[in-house]
Amino acid sequence: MKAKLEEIRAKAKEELSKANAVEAIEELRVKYAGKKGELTAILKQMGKLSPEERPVIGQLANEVRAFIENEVETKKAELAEAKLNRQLEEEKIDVTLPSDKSPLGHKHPLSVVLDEIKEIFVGMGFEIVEGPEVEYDYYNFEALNIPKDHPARDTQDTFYITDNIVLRTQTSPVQVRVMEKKKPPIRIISPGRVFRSDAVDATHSPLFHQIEGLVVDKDITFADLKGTLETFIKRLYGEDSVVRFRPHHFPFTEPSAEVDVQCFSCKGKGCRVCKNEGWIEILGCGMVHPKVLENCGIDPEEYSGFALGLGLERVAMRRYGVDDMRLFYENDTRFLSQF
Ligand code: 2NM
Repeated sequence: MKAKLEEIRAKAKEELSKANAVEAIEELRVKYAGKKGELTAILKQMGKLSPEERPVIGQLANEVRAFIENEVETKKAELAEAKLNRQLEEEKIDVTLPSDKSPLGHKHPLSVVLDEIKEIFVGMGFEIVEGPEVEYDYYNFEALNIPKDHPARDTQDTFYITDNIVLRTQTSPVQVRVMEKKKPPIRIISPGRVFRSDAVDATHSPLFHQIEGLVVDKDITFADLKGTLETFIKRLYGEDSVVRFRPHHFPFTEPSAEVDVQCFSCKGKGCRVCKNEGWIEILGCGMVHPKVLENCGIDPEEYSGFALGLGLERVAMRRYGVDDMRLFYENDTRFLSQF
């Protein structure tokens, strides 16, 4: 019986050493040390032994059982560790690898052009001022010398909130507010959204963007206006741009002018880009009307000033060859991602 027990120990050891799956090990445990296993079968025959032999064989049997169980646990632990190591190896992450690029947004084409224009004016000493989009009739019209019967005041063109409150139709009310508050010298631009009751088409939108500029100081002349605007246009459209001033009328400036740049496409000969004009209109401007200065508490005998206004959409459309303004507002990334 002793020999038989030693044989079980040796066989179990050998078979366990070859097993390399948890299920196989468990099977071996059942086979040797289980309730119906080989060890139990041997122990059942203990009754046949002499009283002297019994404790010796009993102890040996317990030893063999303990040995097998210990081997089983050790082997299971080994397998579990090997499995974990394999998994760790397979799932290893190299945190130093470059990541996939996540898609990044970028500036809207209107913002690109706006930032460029702001930078040119800031470079010439202008400050950027913003103001309310909902304005009093007074700031939007009255103070700017736009009389009660002026066509610009028509409900056809202006969004009225109440009798005396409107959505601003230009950003000049911002400049009126600055002139009211601040003693000259004043050198500002006011960019922002403006609103006109227009039907939507390729070149009109009820909401668009304007940039207006204002300079007020002692001895400001039309020459200052010309020099500033020529510099601005050359910085925006290139140093070789050809600029012309054409007489015009605005209620808030006198004299007034529109400024054209010679068509960069045909150099003035006339083509599709300039609609055969040879020139492209860029902005409106003029010397601030003495009545406007007076309305804002600035003495027109002591001070003079010039002002200008331009539409951002039109600059961006020309810059990027966009023929439909609506594309700027539709947020279609197939369009926007091209800039
Ligand atoms: C334009 C054209 C000419 C203008 C006038 C003023 C103010 F407030 F000083 F009177 N701001 N902007 C002005 C002058 C705007 O837009 C085409």
